[in-house]
Amino acid sequence: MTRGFLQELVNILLDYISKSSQRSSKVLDFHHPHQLREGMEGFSLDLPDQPETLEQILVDCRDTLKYGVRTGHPRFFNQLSSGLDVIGVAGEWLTSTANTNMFTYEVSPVFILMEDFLLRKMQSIVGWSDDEGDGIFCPGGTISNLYSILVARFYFYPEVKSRGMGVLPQLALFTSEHSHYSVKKSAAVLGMGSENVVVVKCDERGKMIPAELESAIVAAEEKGLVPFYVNVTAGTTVYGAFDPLNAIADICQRHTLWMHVDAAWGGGLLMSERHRMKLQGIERAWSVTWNPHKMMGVPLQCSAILVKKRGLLQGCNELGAEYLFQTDKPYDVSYDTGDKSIQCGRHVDVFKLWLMWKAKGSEGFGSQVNKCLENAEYLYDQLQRRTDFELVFKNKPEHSNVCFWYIPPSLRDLPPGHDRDIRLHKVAPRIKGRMMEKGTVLIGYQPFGAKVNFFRCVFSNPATQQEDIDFLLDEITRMGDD
Ligand code: ABU
Repeated sequence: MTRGFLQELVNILLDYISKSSQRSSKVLDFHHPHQLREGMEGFSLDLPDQPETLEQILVDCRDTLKYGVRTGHPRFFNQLSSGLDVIGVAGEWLTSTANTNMFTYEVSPVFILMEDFLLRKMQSIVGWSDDEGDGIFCPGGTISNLYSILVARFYFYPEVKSRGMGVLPQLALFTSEHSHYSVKKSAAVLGMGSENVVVVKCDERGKMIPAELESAIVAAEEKGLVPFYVNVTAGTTVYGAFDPLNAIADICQRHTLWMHVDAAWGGGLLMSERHRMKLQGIERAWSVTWNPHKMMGVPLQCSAILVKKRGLLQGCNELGAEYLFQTDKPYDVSYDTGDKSIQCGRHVDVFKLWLMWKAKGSEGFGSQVNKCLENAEYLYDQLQRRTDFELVFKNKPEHSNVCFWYIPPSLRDLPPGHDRDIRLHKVAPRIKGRMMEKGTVLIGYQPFGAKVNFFRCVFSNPATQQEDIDFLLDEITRMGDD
């Protein structure tokens, strides 16, 4: 019975995987929350008192996929994480089957060693020497960034771990106006206050301006704050911009500040010989966030925090719970790495990455990244040619982000200014609403600073082809014409 049930489930999953790559399939079959809550033909979210049959369980599985979003579809452009890598999926299946926990070598011998190998590999790709580098896989870029601040604070003020916030001066952190909101969120979570995160100005392209950083550091000191941490972004969320790492590293060095590089999105470019120079200077970082579940196409979730100085993660987080981290176990307990983490139970995120690396090799990841960036250039070229679209910034994309407005016929003759902006602001959400109803393609939008709502297209799915990009632009035109 178990075998038959699982074989049926595998059939459902294989059918889903196959349909997700077919362009004739919808990206999504959108229903409003109240519709899903109320239940759809044969699919109810209610939990029964009596067990359902296995046949019904299979129907539940099929329907769960039916009403979800096909993030592996070649026309899903909504998120930085997308794609459906079959080896990665196999890795995730194996991980669930093994159902173990990453806290000790005792229960995860192979996965713990795989994590060690992967972290060392990633550290060497970042450019750190063999005798430096530490890290851990954790749940997503936000938590990786939180780790960087936690460890930085412990490095400068180790007594905070036992004595608490009272031992700290009023600390200041620095990050660019285009950086991810997780820096402010982490400062709030860690009790430093989101207002003590100083937001540094960027240039038109979304890169932090080093001179602005230096002035902000001096201004914070004059106000009595104590600067200690700078977050530098390699691949911003919306524009895909790379901050000038070396110039910022010089400033951090001059002021003895912790330099963290948030390469959650941009880290994947390190795998490409063609694009890795965009992260020149990353080797000078004291810590790095890198999400293989974004540009490397690893199934969610798979995110690492890398820390240059060995032992800091352990020193910062270890509590040595005696029921778990006994020191008299019959093996080298330095492999019980779980106490580096702020979690206790920790999911195995490494196996699918390890398996994909085996299947593609480093070069395969590099080609995948190159393909996604070629797609971005293709979209950029198309947008430049067309009069019904406008680019948000003129320069060629550095990453795979392309930001643009669709200009409907009614706005084409309006002069730039407030009235046009008010009307343009409503265009992207209106098209997005129609897109979700139709389900043929999905792309995100947002305002940014003074710029009204615009589309952000991102490529991280190597299955996307130029025909999908042509389709996207034509579909926006069909949905946006007033
Ligand atoms: N952690 C940033 C993810 C944002 C996005 O996928 O659009």
